Amino acid sequence: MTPTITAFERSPDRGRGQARDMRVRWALEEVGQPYDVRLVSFREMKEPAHRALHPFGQIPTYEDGDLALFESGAIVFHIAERHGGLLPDDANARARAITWMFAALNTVEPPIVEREQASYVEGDKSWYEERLAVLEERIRNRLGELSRRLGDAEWLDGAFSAGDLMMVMVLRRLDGMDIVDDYPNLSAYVARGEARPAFKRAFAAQLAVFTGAGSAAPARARSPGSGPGPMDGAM
Ligand code: GTB
Repeated sequence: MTPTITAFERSPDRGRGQARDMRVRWALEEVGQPYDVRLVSFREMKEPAHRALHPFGQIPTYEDGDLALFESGAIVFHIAERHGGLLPDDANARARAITWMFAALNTVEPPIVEREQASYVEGDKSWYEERLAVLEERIRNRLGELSRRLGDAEWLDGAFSAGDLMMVMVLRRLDGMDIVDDYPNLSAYVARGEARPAFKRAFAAQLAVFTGAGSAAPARARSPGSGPGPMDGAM
C-alpha cells in the first residue's frame, strides 16, 4: 500500500522545509517509498476526524493500511524499521543510530524550539533580550558539544542514518540565525544532508505545495481545500 502523510495546506514557513512533514518526506525518499500527501488547514487539524489520527491536532501523521501514527520521530523510526537504508544491520550500530534520533529530538531540539517560541510569545516583554541571551547560550552549549563529537566525521556514527536525518532537520531549524555557522563542521554536516538527492526531492515536494508548482517527486498532494490558519501553536 502507498502510505499517506499529512502536511500543512499552507505552511507558515512558506515552503522552507521547516514543518515536520519534511522529516517524514525525507525518510520516505531515502528508502524509495512513494507516498501520498493529504493537506490540512489549521482548522481541519483541530477537527475530530484529524484528532482521531493525531490526539494533539497537529501534522504530520502517517497512515498505511490499518496503521495510523503521529509524532515525526515515531514515524521516521517506523519507516527506518520497515525499509533498508536508514538503520544499520548490526544491532549495536542500530541502537546507536536510534540513540542519535532521540538525542536530536530530546536534547538538541528543545532549546531551539524554546528560542523560537520565545520570539513569538515574549518578543514584546521587557525581559526578552535577557531571556534570548540565556536561550542562545543553551543552544550554543549543545552545538559545541555536538560539534566536538562530530569532529571531522561525515556522519554521527558511521554511515548516514535516521539519526543524521533527524539531527540535520533539527539543526536546520536554526536557518537564518547565524548560529550554526559558528560551528563549521556542523554547517558542513547540514550541507551534506541537504545535498542528498532524497532530501532534495522531499524539499521540492513540500515547496511545490506552497508554490503550486508540479514536482518530479513521487509524492502526490491532495487538498480538501480550505483557507490558511493562525501561526499559533505551529511549532
Ligand atoms: N512532536 C511533534 C512531532 O514531532 O511530530 C510535533 C508536531 C508539530 O509541532 N507539528 C506542528 C503543527 O502541527 C507543525 S511542525 N502545528 C500546528 C498546531 O500545533 O496547531 C512545526 C513547525 C511549524 C511551522 C514552522 N515554520 O513555519 O517555520 C516550523 C515548524
